[in-house]
Amino acid sequence: SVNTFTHPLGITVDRFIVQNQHECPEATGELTQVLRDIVLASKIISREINRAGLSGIEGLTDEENVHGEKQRMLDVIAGVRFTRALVSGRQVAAILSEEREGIIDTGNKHAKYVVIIDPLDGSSNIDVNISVGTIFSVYKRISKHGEDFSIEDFLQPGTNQVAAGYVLYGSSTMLVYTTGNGVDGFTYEPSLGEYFLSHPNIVQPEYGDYYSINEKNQESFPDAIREFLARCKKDNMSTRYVGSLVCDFHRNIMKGGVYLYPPTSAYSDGKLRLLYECNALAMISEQANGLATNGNHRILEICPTWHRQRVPFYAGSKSLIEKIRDH
Ligand code: AHM
Ligand code: MG
Repeated sequence: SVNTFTHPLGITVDRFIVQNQHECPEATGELTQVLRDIVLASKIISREINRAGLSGIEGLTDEENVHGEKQRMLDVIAGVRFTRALVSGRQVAAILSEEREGIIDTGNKHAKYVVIIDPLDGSSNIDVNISVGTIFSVYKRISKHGEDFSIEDFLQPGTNQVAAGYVLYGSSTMLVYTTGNGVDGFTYEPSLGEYFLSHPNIVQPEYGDYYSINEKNQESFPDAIREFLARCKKDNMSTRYVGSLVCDFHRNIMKGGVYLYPPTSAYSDGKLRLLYECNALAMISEQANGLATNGNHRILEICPTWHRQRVPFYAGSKSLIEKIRDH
């Protein structure tokens, strides 16, 4: 059977990352360090989130983020933690963060990688104690090592990702990532301060009984999506929608189902961002035997034209996404 829980307290994520890199002949250890830095930052954020209701950091700051939304203190803290970890690890030349205007210069000119991150996705759920997530993508930079990075380093299609994943701060904190060789999930043991391999080789069921969508704007959905939703209802599928992308996506990966964010009247290309949110999850989908499209094309093959580009996003079990494509 798929997606079973295994080896509690067996293999730590650290050992797993190192072992995997050893099996890759061209690996030099730099990607290993990038992943370790992300792991470290996620542990710190997990701790902050668990204490958020006590420390008062779940609330709003006076600042707005680049999208004109009020930032939460935790958004800011999460962004800072990731930046610090990646700066100290020295293997990342620059970072693009959903919460920050402009590219973050890490000062590591000779590093070979760049990282795109949504440090705390779904953060409007924080002050009601509902789960949130982190989403990340790692790319090799296009600019030469030793030279200045440029925006082109970040405007690469998702097929160029060398690693991608998410952290789900849920009833347990979980890390799910891929380096292009399947998807593995790790569960955090807070008293030991370690992630352990809990879900090796995650495979999304080909069929699914769940669909996740905000139906508020359904009059303005494309016909294909309206028809697809009618079909889901006819087929007696259930709705599940948290409003935290990582949570909704993870549920469908594990149980079988589909996540949809179509174009709406408010967002003509959907709400989700290609670089910060969709590419990483699309790589996870495909690596886990699922599919991710914008209705017509593979998400991973879209060539980004700017860093805040939005795309319609449909990701999930093969048989369900194929129905959307068939229209
Ligand atoms: P955020 O990046 O501001 O947190 O917004 C992204 C979130 C996703 O987590 C979620 O899937 C989506 O927005 C929910 O949007 P909506 O409230 O329109 O359903
Ligand atoms: Mg987001």
